[in-house]
Amino acid sequence: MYEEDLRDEATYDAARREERLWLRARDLGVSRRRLLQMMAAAGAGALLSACTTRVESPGGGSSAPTTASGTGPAPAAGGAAPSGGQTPAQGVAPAPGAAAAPAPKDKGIVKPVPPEKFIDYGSNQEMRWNQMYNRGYVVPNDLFFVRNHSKTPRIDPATWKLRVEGSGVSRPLELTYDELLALPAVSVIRFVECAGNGRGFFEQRYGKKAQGTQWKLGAIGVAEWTGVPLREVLERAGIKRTARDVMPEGLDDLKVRRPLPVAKALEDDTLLVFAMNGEPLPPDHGFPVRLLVPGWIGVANTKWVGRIEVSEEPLFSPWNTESYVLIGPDYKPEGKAKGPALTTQVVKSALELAWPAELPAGRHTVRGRSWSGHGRIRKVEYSLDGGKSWLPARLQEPNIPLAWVRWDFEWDAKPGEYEIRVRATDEKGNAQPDSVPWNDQGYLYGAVVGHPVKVG
Ligand SMILES: Nc1nc2c(c(=O)[nH]1)N[C@H]1C(S)=C(S)[C@@H](COP(=O)(O)O)O[C@H]1N2
Ligand SMILES: [Mo]
Repeated sequence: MYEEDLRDEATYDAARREERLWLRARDLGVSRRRLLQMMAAAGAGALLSACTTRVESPGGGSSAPTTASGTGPAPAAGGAAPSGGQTPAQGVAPAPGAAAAPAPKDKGIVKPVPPEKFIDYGSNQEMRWNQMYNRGYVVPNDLFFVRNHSKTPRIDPATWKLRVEGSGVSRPLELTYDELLALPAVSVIRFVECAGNGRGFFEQRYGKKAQGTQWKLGAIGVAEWTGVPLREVLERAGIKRTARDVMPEGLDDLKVRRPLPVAKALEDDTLLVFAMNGEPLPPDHGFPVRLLVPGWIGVANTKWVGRIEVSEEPLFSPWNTESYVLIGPDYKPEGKAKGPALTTQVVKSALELAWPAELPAGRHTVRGRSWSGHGRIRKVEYSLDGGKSWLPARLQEPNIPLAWVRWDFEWDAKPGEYEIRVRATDEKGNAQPDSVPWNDQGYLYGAVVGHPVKVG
């Protein structure tokens, strides 16, 4: 019952309504097949009236489906009801779910991505850091950056299966969504960060653009991820002592797959995730199930996982031979790969400010966050004079390894133009350098950057 092209806000809402309808129907003991038959016969609107007994979306605003709350009769077949408050032009009978909203731009993303929350790169959406100013520890799901190699697929959890197979397991297995959710689960707070986060700064540093999305520092988010340790599933599949590489495969058009070594796959916090910040994983973030590989580059965190190959031989895909490898004058090819394959993320810091920022003169609490793929952040320093002198920032609890630490400092800002620099050091002694060697695809830009701030 999911449609492929539900990408603007109105159609997203319509999809949410369908999901709620299905959940309600299931509570009433209606099977999915039966529901589909009923929908075909009666139209979604009428069914929504029948199944929805309370308004579930009080904060839904103008495009919310609260009109379909079961109080009044809804139109039958033709399904204009799901368009909610957005009244279609008189006499026009839109297709079900397709409201009179402007034609969606084809980003292949399901959730709304308004310009105040995201910098728009089409299928990639960068979080605006000023949105995180003085917010809680995690990034809300609606603000979490999106990085799609193709488009968000719509997957029906009722037919979804996870296959685990390959020479590295003695009991290949297949799990349904319900079977996976019945396994022991844990929750952890970790970042997911794109390997290319900070890529835009290569141009500033080297005078030429690295290949790929010119992210500033918003291709990162921290969330509470709930899922089943991958180890639980690999053990049930009889993982062999000779197993070497594990390659999860996405169900998106490109079947994105990035192998990881078995040691990382078996760590306690490497999870098959089904919930994000306490909600079912949103479609854009991998519904029904994604991998979480803490501390590693984003692409290891396979979304929409449908198959996992476990092998006694090293595994290769374009994502560990062509991309997500370091190519440049300082790096050499390694076997089948065009350069050293990326694994762990480097130390970085970001200010919770717009880029560039404008502040009125006077006292401000300047805030930001720092993180490392290697462990907890131990120290954060800032400079307001181009790196000549450095002062310590105040670290705030919690400070969770492989997530981030929030910090702040007071600034009595006089009118003028500034560049705020921040450098963090993690518990292993990794610190942010002044410069990072060039690589063609612009990965791992962990150097100190100057954040432009105009005061006055
Ligand atoms: N199947 C699949 N998994 C994927 C991707 C993808 O395009 N397809 N993008 C990867 C990349 S490059 C990153 S940085 C993260 C982004 O996760 P997010 O969109 O939930 O923020 O997902 C990773 N997992
Ligand atoms: Mo990424």
